[in-house]
Amino acid sequence: MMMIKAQKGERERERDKAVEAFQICRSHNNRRQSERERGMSATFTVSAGVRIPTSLLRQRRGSGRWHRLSTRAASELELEVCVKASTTVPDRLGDCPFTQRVLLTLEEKHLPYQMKFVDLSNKPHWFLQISPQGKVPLLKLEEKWLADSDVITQALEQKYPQPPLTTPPHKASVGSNIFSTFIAFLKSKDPSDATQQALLSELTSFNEYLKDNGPFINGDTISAADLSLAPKLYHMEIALGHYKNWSVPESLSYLNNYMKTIFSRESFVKTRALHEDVIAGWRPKVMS
Ligand SMILES: N[C@@H](CCC(=O)N[C@@H](CS)C(=O)NCC(=O)O)C(=O)O
Repeated sequence: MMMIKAQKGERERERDKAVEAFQICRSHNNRRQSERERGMSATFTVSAGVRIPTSLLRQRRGSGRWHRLSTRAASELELEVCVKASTTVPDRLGDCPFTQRVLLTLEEKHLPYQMKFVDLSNKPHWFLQISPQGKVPLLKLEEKWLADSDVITQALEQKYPQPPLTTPPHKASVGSNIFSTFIAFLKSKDPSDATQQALLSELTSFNEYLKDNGPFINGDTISAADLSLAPKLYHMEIALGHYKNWSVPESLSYLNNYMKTIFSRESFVKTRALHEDVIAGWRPKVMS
């Protein structure tokens, strides 16, 4: 029993080292790619994204050598995430802002992951067994399935602290009323009620905040609070544009720039939902 536990601990440590190496390679590669895009010289490439120094896999092989992982070894490095499946295109990521928050965290931390698509309109048995509430996202960490994007992103921060994404507690709830006021306005059937004004007032305060403290919630670098808020702003823009013919006023220029900057970030483009899925996803709320 002790022996199995020791072997498991050893495997877990080796896996962590390999993931750490993968993170280094991907962040190095991303940096080189953006240098290339900016016309700067670049000579480094990591084929398939998973060539890692053997020194980080097995200390005794010495440093300076590189090891290309087999497909199987590479897939063993990947964290598993249950995500909402698209309702319009088979085998594609769907429209859950909480799932995107988790995927953004994985992307920004350069962690390898594999998505398991879950049809939420017909939840499979295996999914209900690991998700008591029947909700996505779920992430498998150290052989345990974790639920809830708050819990998952905190666990990722603890286990993989680099690059740090923590938002200081006094800034962590900035913009947090926007999502609920957006939903109230989207659902409203009375054009003269106060829901549109309530949303506008939240967006205006956030715009003022960004003017004084931006460009991101924590200043110069993106952090967890942005990764939580941005997918919700993305849903707001698409759903209100479609169902209410409404858009963020141009006068809120800091907010508009914030959305433009994050929505065009590589991590966001890679993890965003299709417009059709966002529109279909909100339809029942609009119709109810
Ligand atoms: N508080 C949860 C919310 C997750 C959530 O509401 N997920 C929705 C999809 S966006 C879901 O799985 N719904 C399943 C259902 O409604 O049956 C989190 O932050 O992860």
